[in-house]
Amino acid sequence: MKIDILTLFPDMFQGVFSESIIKRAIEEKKVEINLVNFRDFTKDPHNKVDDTPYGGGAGMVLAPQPIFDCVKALRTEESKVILLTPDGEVYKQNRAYNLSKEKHLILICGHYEGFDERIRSICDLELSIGDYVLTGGEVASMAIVDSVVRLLPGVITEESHINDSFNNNLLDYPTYTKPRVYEGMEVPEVLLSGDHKKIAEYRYNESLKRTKERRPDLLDNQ
Ligand code: 6GU
Repeated sequence: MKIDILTLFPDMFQGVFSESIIKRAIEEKKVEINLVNFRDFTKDPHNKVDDTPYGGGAGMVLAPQPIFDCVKALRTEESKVILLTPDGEVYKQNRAYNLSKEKHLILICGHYEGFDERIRSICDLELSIGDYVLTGGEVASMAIVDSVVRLLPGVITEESHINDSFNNNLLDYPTYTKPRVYEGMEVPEVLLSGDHKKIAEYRYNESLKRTKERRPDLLDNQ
């Protein structure tokens, strides 16, 4: 998979993509991630990418030209162009799965007070990562890239994501490691039994119980 991230702040991404699983996925060429500063595409003599809003109001608005030209330069038949915006579709695990099947993602990070409405016309999808406001799309696109890249074939073992929280709309079951007793708290007996059928049953029931307690909304969405 190839991912192009259009941002005015490419340096924000360095740490996130140079550690752990994402770093390894890049090294092993499971994904290629390019940070593209769309300021490089502006035709403004002073390198401006934004301007004041028509009709008045606070702040600056990202102008269409640099983003249009940048997307035109990168887009192919296989590209999916995604705008990060708090008024987009709320991002969920099923969307991560379907994005992980794409060949080329172009993520556009808005910033400042907003972007010219006409930018939406060149996007295939608008995503938000939740109901709160970030200073820009950068942190949102990091979350999306992280959650998509871990699903690419060979990045983590299949087994690791079959049991992920949110698969089948259920939260994860509790897990334990050694020691058997820690600070008076014991590992549930069934996990030591070696009875795989009983263990699977216990885990499913715990998942269901936890989901009912913490996220009943997930069960309503079945
Ligand atoms: Cl994608 N952008 C911004 N600015 N804020 C957000 C968001 C995106 N998702 C949640 N909050």
